[in-house]
Amino acid sequence: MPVPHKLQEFEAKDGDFVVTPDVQKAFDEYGYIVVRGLLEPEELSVLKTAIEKDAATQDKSYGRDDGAGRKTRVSLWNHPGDDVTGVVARAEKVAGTFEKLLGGEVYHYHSKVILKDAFTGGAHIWHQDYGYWYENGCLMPDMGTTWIALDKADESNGCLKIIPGSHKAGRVSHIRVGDQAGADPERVEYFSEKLGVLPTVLDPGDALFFHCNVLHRSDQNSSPNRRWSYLVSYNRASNDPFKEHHHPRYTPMEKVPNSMIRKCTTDLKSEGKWFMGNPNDEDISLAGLHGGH
Ligand SMILES: O=C(O)CCC(=O)C(=O)O
Repeated sequence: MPVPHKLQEFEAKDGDFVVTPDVQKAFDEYGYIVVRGLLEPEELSVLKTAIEKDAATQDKSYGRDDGAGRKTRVSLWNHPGDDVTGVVARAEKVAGTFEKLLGGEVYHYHSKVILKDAFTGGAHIWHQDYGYWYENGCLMPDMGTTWIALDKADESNGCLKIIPGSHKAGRVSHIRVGDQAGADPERVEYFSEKLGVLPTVLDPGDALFFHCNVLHRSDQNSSPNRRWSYLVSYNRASNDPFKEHHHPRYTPMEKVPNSMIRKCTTDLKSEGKWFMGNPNDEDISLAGLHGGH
Protein backbone atom coordinates (compact mmCIF):
# COMPACT_ATOMS: atom_id res chain seq x y z
CA MET A 1 0.00 0.00 0.00
CA PRO A 2 1.40 3.44 -0.90
CA VAL A 3 1.98 5.94 1.88
CA PRO A 4 -1.05 8.33 1.85
CA HIS A 5 0.13 11.56 0.32
CA LYS A 6 -1.18 15.06 0.96
CA LEU A 7 -0.80 17.35 -2.05
CA GLN A 8 1.92 19.93 -1.37
CA GLU A 9 0.12 23.03 -2.59
CA PHE A 10 0.75 26.68 -1.85
CA GLU A 11 -0.64 29.98 -3.08
CA ALA A 12 0.86 32.92 -4.88
CA LYS A 13 -0.20 36.20 -3.26
CA ASP A 14 -0.27 39.75 -4.62
CA GLY A 15 1.41 38.65 -7.82
CA ASP A 16 4.37 37.09 -6.02
CA PHE A 17 5.41 33.81 -4.45
CA VAL A 18 7.52 33.44 -1.34
CA VAL A 19 9.52 30.32 -0.54
CA THR A 20 8.83 29.92 3.17
CA PRO A 21 10.51 27.22 5.29
CA ASP A 22 7.34 25.10 4.82
CA VAL A 23 7.59 25.38 1.03
CA GLN A 24 11.25 24.41 1.12
CA LYS A 25 10.54 21.49 3.41
CA ALA A 26 7.83 20.21 1.05
CA PHE A 27 10.13 20.46 -1.95
CA ASP A 28 13.01 18.73 -0.17
CA GLU A 29 10.77 15.96 1.14
CA TYR A 30 8.63 15.26 -1.93
CA GLY A 31 10.58 16.80 -4.82
CA TYR A 32 7.75 19.07 -5.96
CA ILE A 33 5.39 21.86 -5.00
CA VAL A 34 2.21 23.09 -6.67
CA VAL A 35 1.74 26.87 -6.67
CA ARG A 36 -1.84 27.97 -7.24
CA GLY A 37 -2.24 31.15 -9.26
CA LEU A 38 1.46 31.59 -9.97
CA LEU A 39 0.44 33.64 -12.99
CA GLU A 40 -2.33 36.14 -12.44
CA PRO A 41 -5.17 36.09 -15.02
CA GLU A 42 -3.78 39.11 -16.89
CA GLU A 43 -0.26 37.60 -17.03
CA LEU A 44 -1.62 34.25 -18.16
CA SER A 45 -3.65 35.95 -20.85
CA VAL A 46 -0.56 37.60 -22.41
CA LEU A 47 1.43 34.34 -22.31
CA LYS A 48 -1.36 32.14 -23.63
CA THR A 49 -2.40 34.53 -26.39
CA ALA A 50 1.22 34.87 -27.52
CA ILE A 51 1.69 31.10 -27.64
CA GLU A 52 -1.60 30.55 -29.47
CA LYS A 53 -0.82 33.26 -32.01
CA ASP A 54 2.65 31.86 -32.58
CA ALA A 55 1.41 28.28 -32.99
CA ALA A 56 -1.14 29.49 -35.54
CA THR A 57 1.29 31.55 -37.62
CA GLN A 58 4.88 30.40 -37.36
CA ASP A 59 4.61 27.03 -35.69
CA LYS A 60 8.03 25.58 -34.83
CA SER A 61 6.71 22.49 -33.14
CA TYR A 62 7.44 18.93 -34.13
CA GLY A 63 5.33 15.87 -33.38
CA ARG A 64 6.74 13.64 -30.67
CA ASP A 65 5.60 10.10 -31.35
CA ASP A 66 4.44 8.22 -28.27
CA GLY A 67 4.98 4.79 -29.84
CA ALA A 68 1.28 4.04 -29.33
CA GLY A 69 -0.19 5.75 -32.34
CA ARG A 70 -0.41 9.29 -30.99
CA LYS A 71 1.67 12.44 -31.14
CA THR A 72 2.17 15.44 -28.90
CA ARG A 73 3.48 18.63 -30.46
CA VAL A 74 6.53 20.12 -28.79
CA SER A 75 8.35 23.35 -29.49
CA LEU A 76 11.66 23.72 -27.64
CA TRP A 77 14.29 26.47 -27.42
CA ASN A 78 17.49 27.02 -25.49
CA HIS A 79 17.73 30.71 -24.62
CA PRO A 80 14.95 32.66 -22.92
CA GLY A 81 14.97 35.89 -24.93
CA ASP A 82 12.93 38.91 -23.94
CA ASP A 83 9.43 38.25 -25.24
CA VAL A 84 6.74 37.11 -22.81
CA THR A 85 7.97 33.49 -22.66
CA GLY A 86 11.47 34.76 -21.80
CA VAL A 87 10.18 37.25 -19.26
CA VAL A 88 8.11 34.57 -17.52
CA ALA A 89 11.15 32.25 -17.53
CA ARG A 90 13.30 34.98 -15.97
CA ALA A 91 10.68 36.40 -13.59
CA GLU A 92 11.50 36.45 -9.89
CA LYS A 93 8.50 34.30 -8.99
CA VAL A 94 9.55 31.60 -11.48
CA ALA A 95 13.36 31.66 -11.78
CA GLY A 96 13.86 33.20 -8.32
CA THR A 97 11.65 30.53 -6.76
CA PHE A 98 13.75 27.80 -8.37
CA GLU A 99 16.95 29.45 -7.12
CA LYS A 100 15.66 29.18 -3.60
CA LEU A 101 14.37 25.64 -4.03
CA LEU A 102 17.67 24.45 -5.55
CA GLY A 103 19.81 26.53 -3.18
CA GLY A 104 21.76 28.80 -5.54
CA GLU A 105 21.95 30.74 -8.80
CA VAL A 106 20.30 29.00 -11.77
CA TYR A 107 20.45 29.53 -15.51
CA HIS A 108 17.97 28.78 -18.28
CA TYR A 109 18.52 25.25 -19.57
CA HIS A 110 15.62 25.30 -22.00
CA SER A 111 11.95 26.17 -22.40
CA LYS A 112 9.28 24.30 -24.24
CA VAL A 113 5.63 24.46 -25.10
CA ILE A 114 3.85 21.12 -25.00
CA LEU A 115 0.75 21.09 -27.17
CA LYS A 116 -1.28 18.08 -26.16
CA ASP A 117 -4.26 18.45 -28.44
CA ALA A 118 -7.83 17.24 -27.93
CA PHE A 119 -8.50 13.65 -29.03
CA THR A 120 -5.00 13.19 -30.50
CA GLY A 121 -2.41 14.17 -27.85
CA GLY A 122 0.22 11.50 -27.15
CA ALA A 123 1.49 10.00 -23.90
CA HIS A 124 4.86 10.40 -22.28
CA ILE A 125 6.21 7.36 -20.49
CA TRP A 126 7.67 7.32 -16.96
CA HIS A 127 11.02 9.06 -16.78
CA GLN A 128 13.20 11.39 -14.75
CA ASP A 129 14.47 14.45 -16.59
CA TYR A 130 17.88 13.81 -15.09
CA GLY A 131 17.78 10.40 -16.76
CA TYR A 132 18.40 12.37 -19.99
CA TRP A 133 20.28 15.37 -18.62
CA TYR A 134 22.91 13.14 -16.99
CA GLU A 135 23.84 12.09 -20.53
CA ASN A 136 24.36 15.78 -21.35
CA GLY A 137 27.28 16.08 -18.94
CA CYS A 138 25.40 17.56 -15.98
CA LEU A 139 27.22 16.08 -13.01
CA MET A 140 24.71 16.89 -10.30
CA PRO A 141 20.92 16.62 -10.17
CA ASP A 142 20.74 20.32 -9.28
CA MET A 143 18.10 20.95 -11.90
CA GLY A 144 14.36 21.30 -12.15
CA THR A 145 11.37 22.37 -14.18
CA THR A 146 8.46 24.72 -13.74
CA TRP A 147 5.40 23.32 -15.52
CA ILE A 148 2.83 26.07 -16.08
CA ALA A 149 -0.73 25.17 -17.08
CA LEU A 150 -2.09 27.20 -19.98
CA ASP A 151 -5.29 25.13 -19.99
CA LYS A 152 -6.91 23.17 -17.21
CA ALA A 153 -4.99 19.93 -16.84
CA ASP A 154 -6.63 16.94 -15.21
CA GLU A 155 -6.74 13.19 -15.63
CA SER A 156 -9.18 13.41 -18.53
CA ASN A 157 -6.79 15.35 -20.79
CA GLY A 158 -3.47 13.86 -19.71
CA CYS A 159 -2.19 15.97 -16.82
CA LEU A 160 1.28 15.30 -15.48
CA LYS A 161 1.48 12.42 -13.01
CA ILE A 162 4.33 12.22 -10.55
CA ILE A 163 5.62 9.81 -7.93
CA PRO A 164 6.10 12.07 -4.91
CA GLY A 165 9.38 11.54 -3.10
CA SER A 166 10.91 9.50 -5.93
CA HIS A 167 13.70 12.10 -6.31
CA LYS A 168 15.23 10.59 -3.18
CA ALA A 169 16.01 7.43 -5.14
CA GLY A 170 18.66 9.23 -7.18
CA ARG A 171 18.95 8.53 -10.87
CA VAL A 172 17.15 5.40 -12.06
CA SER A 173 18.38 3.56 -15.18
CA HIS A 174 16.71 4.67 -18.39
CA ILE A 175 16.18 2.18 -21.15
CA ARG A 176 14.37 2.05 -24.45
CA VAL A 177 10.70 1.24 -23.96
CA GLY A 178 8.99 1.10 -27.36
CA ASP A 179 9.85 4.28 -29.22
CA GLN A 180 10.78 6.27 -26.14
CA ALA A 181 13.55 6.11 -23.56
CA GLY A 182 12.08 5.77 -20.10
CA ALA A 183 12.82 4.74 -16.54
CA ASP A 184 13.21 1.02 -15.88
CA PRO A 185 9.54 -0.13 -15.76
CA GLU A 186 10.16 -2.72 -13.06
CA ARG A 187 11.53 -0.06 -10.69
CA VAL A 188 8.71 2.31 -11.58
CA GLU A 189 6.21 -0.37 -10.63
CA TYR A 190 7.82 -0.76 -7.20
CA PHE A 191 8.10 2.99 -6.69
CA SER A 192 4.44 3.52 -7.53
CA GLU A 193 3.40 0.79 -5.13
CA LYS A 194 5.53 2.23 -2.36
CA LEU A 195 5.04 5.97 -2.85
CA GLY A 196 1.83 6.25 -4.87
CA VAL A 197 1.10 8.12 -8.08
CA LEU A 198 -0.17 11.69 -7.92
CA PRO A 199 -2.06 13.29 -10.82
CA THR A 200 -1.23 17.00 -10.69
CA VAL A 201 -4.55 18.68 -11.44
CA LEU A 202 -3.87 22.30 -12.34
CA ASP A 203 -5.99 25.26 -13.34
CA PRO A 204 -4.67 27.69 -15.94
CA GLY A 205 -1.96 29.83 -14.33
CA ASP A 206 -1.11 27.22 -11.66
CA ALA A 207 2.41 25.77 -11.73
CA LEU A 208 4.22 22.66 -10.66
CA PHE A 209 7.88 23.06 -9.65
CA PHE A 210 9.57 19.68 -9.70
CA HIS A 211 13.03 18.26 -9.12
CA CYS A 212 14.79 16.60 -12.06
CA ASN A 213 14.81 13.19 -10.34
CA VAL A 214 11.06 13.05 -9.73
CA LEU A 215 9.56 10.23 -11.80
CA HIS A 216 6.77 11.56 -14.00
CA ARG A 217 4.62 10.67 -16.99
CA SER A 218 1.50 11.84 -18.77
CA ASP A 219 -1.24 9.89 -20.53
CA GLN A 220 -2.78 10.39 -23.95
CA ASN A 221 -5.44 13.03 -24.37
CA SER A 222 -8.61 11.36 -25.62
CA SER A 223 -10.84 14.14 -24.31
CA PRO A 224 -12.33 17.07 -26.24
CA ASN A 225 -10.18 19.46 -24.19
CA ARG A 226 -6.79 20.64 -25.31
CA ARG A 227 -3.96 20.46 -22.73
CA TRP A 228 -1.27 23.01 -23.51
CA SER A 229 1.48 23.89 -21.10
CA TYR A 230 4.64 25.99 -20.88
CA LEU A 231 7.70 24.42 -19.22
CA VAL A 232 10.93 26.10 -18.17
CA SER A 233 13.91 24.02 -17.07
CA TYR A 234 16.80 25.38 -15.03
CA ASN A 235 20.25 24.21 -14.09
CA ARG A 236 22.30 25.46 -11.14
CA ALA A 237 25.12 27.77 -12.25
CA SER A 238 27.51 25.60 -10.20
CA ASN A 239 26.52 22.58 -12.33
CA ASP A 240 27.95 23.78 -15.65
CA PRO A 241 27.90 20.63 -17.85
CA PHE A 242 31.34 19.25 -18.62
CA LYS A 243 30.62 18.87 -22.33
CA GLU A 244 28.96 20.69 -25.19
CA HIS A 245 25.57 19.25 -26.08
CA HIS A 246 22.21 20.33 -27.45
CA HIS A 247 21.36 22.57 -24.44
CA PRO A 248 23.40 25.49 -23.13
CA ARG A 249 26.29 25.34 -20.78
CA TYR A 250 26.32 27.99 -18.04
CA THR A 251 24.96 31.22 -19.49
CA PRO A 252 24.21 34.01 -16.98
CA MET A 253 20.51 34.79 -16.87
CA GLU A 254 19.18 38.21 -16.01
CA LYS A 255 16.19 37.89 -13.71
CA VAL A 256 13.39 40.43 -14.06
CA PRO A 257 10.68 41.77 -11.76
CA ASN A 258 7.31 40.01 -11.93
CA SER A 259 5.71 43.31 -12.94
CA MET A 260 7.32 43.01 -16.39
CA ILE A 261 5.15 40.05 -17.40
CA ARG A 262 1.97 42.05 -17.88
CA LYS A 263 3.84 44.73 -19.82
CA CYS A 264 4.88 42.28 -22.55
CA THR A 265 3.21 42.17 -25.93
CA THR A 266 1.69 39.04 -27.43
CA ASP A 267 4.33 38.87 -30.18
CA LEU A 268 6.92 36.13 -29.76
CA LYS A 269 10.40 36.59 -31.18
CA SER A 270 12.61 33.76 -32.27
CA GLU A 271 15.97 35.51 -32.74
CA GLY A 272 18.67 34.15 -30.46
CA LYS A 273 16.45 31.54 -28.85
CA TRP A 274 17.99 28.54 -30.65
CA PHE A 275 14.95 26.50 -31.48
CA MET A 276 15.55 22.80 -31.62
CA GLY A 277 14.44 20.79 -34.64
CA ASN A 278 12.83 17.41 -34.44
CA PRO A 279 15.08 15.27 -32.20
CA ASN A 280 14.00 12.24 -34.19
CA ASP A 281 15.65 13.65 -37.32
CA GLU A 282 18.92 11.93 -38.20
CA ASP A 283 20.80 15.22 -38.36
CA ILE A 284 20.10 16.06 -34.75
CA SER A 285 21.64 12.87 -33.51
CA LEU A 286 22.82 14.38 -30.23
CA ALA A 287 19.25 14.79 -29.17
CA GLY A 288 18.20 11.46 -30.61
CA LEU A 289 17.41 9.60 -27.40
CA HIS A 290 16.14 12.56 -25.50
CA GLY A 291 12.71 12.90 -27.07
CA GLY A 292 12.53 16.64 -26.59
CA HIS A 293 14.54 17.09 -23.43
O1 LIG B 1 3.78 17.59 -20.05
C1 LIG B 1 3.83 16.43 -20.39
O2 LIG B 1 2.88 15.84 -20.87
C2 LIG B 1 5.08 15.60 -20.22
C3 LIG B 1 6.25 16.47 -20.17
C4 LIG B 1 7.45 15.78 -19.69
O3 LIG B 1 7.39 14.81 -19.02
C5 LIG B 1 8.73 16.31 -20.02
O4 LIG B 1 8.83 17.08 -20.96
O5 LIG B 1 9.69 15.93 -19.33
